Amino acid sequence: MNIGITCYPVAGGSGIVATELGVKLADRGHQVHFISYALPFRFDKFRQNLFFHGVETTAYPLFKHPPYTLSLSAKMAQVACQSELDILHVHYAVPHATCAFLAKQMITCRIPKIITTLHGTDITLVGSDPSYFDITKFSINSSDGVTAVSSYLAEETKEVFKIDNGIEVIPNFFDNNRFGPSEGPTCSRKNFASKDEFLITHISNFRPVKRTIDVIDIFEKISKKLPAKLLLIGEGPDVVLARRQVNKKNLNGSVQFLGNQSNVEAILPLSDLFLLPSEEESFGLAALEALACGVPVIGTTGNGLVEVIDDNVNGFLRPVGATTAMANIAIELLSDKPRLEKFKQNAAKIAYERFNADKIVTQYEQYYEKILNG
Ligand code: GMT
Repeated sequence: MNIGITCYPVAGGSGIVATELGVKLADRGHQVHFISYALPFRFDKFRQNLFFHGVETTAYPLFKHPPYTLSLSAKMAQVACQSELDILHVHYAVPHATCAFLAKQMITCRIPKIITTLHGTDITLVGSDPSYFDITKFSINSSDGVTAVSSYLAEETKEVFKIDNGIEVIPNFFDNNRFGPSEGPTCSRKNFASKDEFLITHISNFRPVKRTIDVIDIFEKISKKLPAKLLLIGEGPDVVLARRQVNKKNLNGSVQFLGNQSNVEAILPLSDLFLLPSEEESFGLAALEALACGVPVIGTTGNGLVEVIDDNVNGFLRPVGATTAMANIAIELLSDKPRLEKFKQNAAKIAYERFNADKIVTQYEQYYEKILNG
């Protein structure tokens, strides 16, 4: 198949999933064309069958913001004809589903099927904002196929947007050639913690929805009982708040901010525990990548994390904001070595069984076939 993919090229979950999907599809012999304003994060080396089409926007004094969406739609239409696309798969509904709709109206050759994958905040935060609601609903309903990364998100979308289309649930996945429990050669645990200290990790884009202050609060409680270090990976608006909180709590000696890292698979296997106490999470790709590396995860109830973490098996789920309960359960687990080992094994095993790339990429391929033939 000839497949066009549009995503945000930055270090967010939707861009990562889109890029890894494209890479895996190219490995399977499909021609994959990325259409975006920059080379996607994790699109890190030359690969056969993988192409990138950059979208240029021109500044003009009248434009407060250059109209990227117009340039993107035009580029989508152009690539669809040049590369004879069968499928145009857009990740994150806002504005990509709308751009794909517009591109479709412009295409003068065979029109590809448009598939929109919903990732989370495109529905729960941005898409449901009154200024975007109608156009997001229209664009989702105009797609030939719609997928969501969890049942939770599919249900939310149906409820919030009253979507007429069926929504196929295809969960996120991890690249099992990349993520696994063994410590790699490039990074050693010694860099971050001594032998008798536990290593705890959090990865996110530090937006309010991730509740990074809760991460620090949980860590502070743990570190009062057990020797531990905390690694904070990622960048975003709440990094300043997080740094302030670490200073305020006198935790500078035990918390390290690593910023964005392109090789989290080298760091994750060194960890004993991963914290993701988010307010909202449609799936929690960072949690899955931690589990895949054999790291138990503490997450929150009432969102898509319940489809990724099995409570009391490979981690724990507690209500949003329940930092004391999260810290107590973490202390219990870390203090019980055999139980911790069991959780680590469960984490890698369950992640592989449910979310390995081969299994999920096949689901996407089958869905493409269904939409093409439907
Ligand atoms: O909010 C983010 O962390 C980024 C966002 C994105 O679209 O890049 O993530 C969403 O999509 C990810 C990939 O499908 C999911 O794993 C995240 O759970 C989801 N984020 C939220 O729902 C808050």
